[in-house]
Amino acid sequence: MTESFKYAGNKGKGGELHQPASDTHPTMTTAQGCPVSDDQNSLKVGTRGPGLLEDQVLREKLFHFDHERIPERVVHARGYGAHGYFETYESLEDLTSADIFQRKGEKTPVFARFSTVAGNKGSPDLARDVRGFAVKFYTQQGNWDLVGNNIPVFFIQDAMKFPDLIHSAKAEPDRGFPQAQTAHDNFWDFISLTPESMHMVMWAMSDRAIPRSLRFMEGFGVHTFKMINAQGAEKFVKFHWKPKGGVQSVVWNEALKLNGADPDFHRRDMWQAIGQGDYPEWELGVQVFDQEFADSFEFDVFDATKLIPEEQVPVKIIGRMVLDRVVDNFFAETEQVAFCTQNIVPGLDFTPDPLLQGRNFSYLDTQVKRLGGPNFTHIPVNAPKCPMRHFQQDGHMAMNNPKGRVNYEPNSWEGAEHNPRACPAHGFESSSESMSMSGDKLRYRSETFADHYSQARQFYISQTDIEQAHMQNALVFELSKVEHLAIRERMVSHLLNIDQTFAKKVGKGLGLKTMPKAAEAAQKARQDLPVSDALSMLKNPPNTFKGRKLGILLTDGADADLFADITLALKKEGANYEVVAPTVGGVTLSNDEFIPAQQVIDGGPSVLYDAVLVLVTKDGAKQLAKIPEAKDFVSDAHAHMKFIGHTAAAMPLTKAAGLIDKIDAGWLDLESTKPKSFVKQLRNLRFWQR
Ligand code: HDE
Repeated sequence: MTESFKYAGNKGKGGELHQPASDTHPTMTTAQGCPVSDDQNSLKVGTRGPGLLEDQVLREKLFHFDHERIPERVVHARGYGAHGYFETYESLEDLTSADIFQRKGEKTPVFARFSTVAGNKGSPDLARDVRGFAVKFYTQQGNWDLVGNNIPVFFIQDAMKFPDLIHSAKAEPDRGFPQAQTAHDNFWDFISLTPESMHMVMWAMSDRAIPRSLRFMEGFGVHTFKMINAQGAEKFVKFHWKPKGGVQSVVWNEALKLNGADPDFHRRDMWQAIGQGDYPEWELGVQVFDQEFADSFEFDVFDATKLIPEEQVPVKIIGRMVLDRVVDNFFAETEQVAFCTQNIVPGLDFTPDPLLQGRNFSYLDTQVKRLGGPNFTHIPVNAPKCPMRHFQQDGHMAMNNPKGRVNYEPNSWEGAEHNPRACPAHGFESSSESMSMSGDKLRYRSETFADHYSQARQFYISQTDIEQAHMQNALVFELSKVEHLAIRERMVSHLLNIDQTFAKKVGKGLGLKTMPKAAEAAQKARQDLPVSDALSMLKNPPNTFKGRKLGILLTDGADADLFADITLALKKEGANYEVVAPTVGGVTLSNDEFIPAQQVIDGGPSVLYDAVLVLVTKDGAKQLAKIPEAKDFVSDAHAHMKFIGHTAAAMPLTKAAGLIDKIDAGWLDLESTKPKSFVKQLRNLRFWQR
């Protein structure tokens, strides 16, 4: 029922407040708690002003509004967070004394935030970019932050280069664009002068950089860390997050269109999945290895531009993370969460990786800038959920202040509660660095970091033909936006060290008249690294439509039985659907059942869905054939290799979209395909043969 509208601000004739405080609406107050009598009108001299400086209610309201923004993160500004838990599968006491890994089945609360890197807070979700994958574990021995990415390696080897990398990727400083894109001169200029970035560039140009959903991404700790058990025995570990729903990406043309159709595609997807009880879930795995392996491995395990193939050191699954609660308040939690790589717990330790060492400084530093002072651990999302006892005090916005007289140590005061002491037995101990840590002070890049191409090549040759073609296309797209020919050529000169055919295809795509010479390599690329199937997404398909969405284009009079059977089959699969209709008011099916729509045709393009179904009457199809967006709905689905369910009645639309001779085995005729087998087909996610 619509309420008749009364202008709330008018205090003249009949001017009572639109919604005064009542049993259902408590009295509004200022931040100081003073009850407010009128939230519509400032204090004035007479009925038409001027305003009075004395109006403390207006001044407080504007003052607070003026200070609502805090600096956005210098990188990873665009992000989305959720709460959940981590469940330990079995005790890992042999490997680590970390409290979180001691007891089988124990659940530890977590907060996870996923992000893009380059774009600002308001940039679109489907930018081609690395995704941040940061998890804060609130363990009984303090917060452990595993601040990773969805790509297992990084662009650079030494923290010294991070500001340069990020400056080059972000908007160019003179013009203030492009936003959230690496397709510009500065980025490729820097990259083509930084051969160590080549491995990561291969990942960034693959479809990993355009995930279908935050729920369908892998996560990686990237650096090598250490685990230490109670006896002091150390092992190296690399962390992996494996999504239970499988890894899946969109295709580039889809990403471009998604950014227009729904710039919030990823955050909306996460919000909806959690709201529907389809909780995003990942398993945590570790690659465990010792010094002996590290010494014999082809590359330096402290070089963050290298990974250890899973075929060489398998990933041991040790637990799972389930995200089951959206935030109550985006700013308080997702915006104010402060991840710090240096937040680790007893039983874990860092390694000398020069990137990690730099990060351990940077994250703490950045939080002070963003959150305004040293007390950001007092903000609930950052506060440990175990007791904290120390003698730190005061500072901006101090919330949790110690009681009593004692604020130093050693002291001779009684009283255990507020008078803590360090504990050599259980306190955090750094691992014993037995490696040669002596020497002259040097600014030096170890020779063991000098191979920049071998793993880039290994990644490329491990991809399927389709994935390789997407990488070629991505490079052609990006470098075609680069204005300077010399930069394009310099990039191709690196590709020649990775794979000749790859380089030639990109060179051809760029219309290079002559191919450049291969870049001079500090170390020649090895040709003997084997294909690693674990590096390919398409070789490891999820084989499920669970958590995916079918877009059903409906018109009045559409077959009610078919609609019921298909939506039931989707439910059994754990999948969703949305109805797209000529008006958002909905449609009436053949049995007079009314079905509300979630999208009107131009608001629900097929890029929003994993597959589509055109369930219409012949007349309905004829009407749709006149609507350009309806034609795009099917032609985009076709172009993006999606499965398209249809019936003979849909033909006028198919014809108008120019697809009548293009119908292939990815078009599933619902008159001959049973709804159950239709949904079974959808498990393949795309009809790549198209
Ligand atoms: Fe970050 N990074 N980073 N980074 N990073 C930040 O910290 C930095 C690196 C990553 O959701 C900042 O709180 C340096 C690698 C994620 O809040 C800042 C270096 C990896 C997030 C910072 C790196 C990451 C950040 C900005 C090179 C993957 C978002 C705001 C030495 C393993 C966390 C903030 C969130 C955020 C610095 C490299 C992942 C400035 C100096 C490698 C997921 O401190």
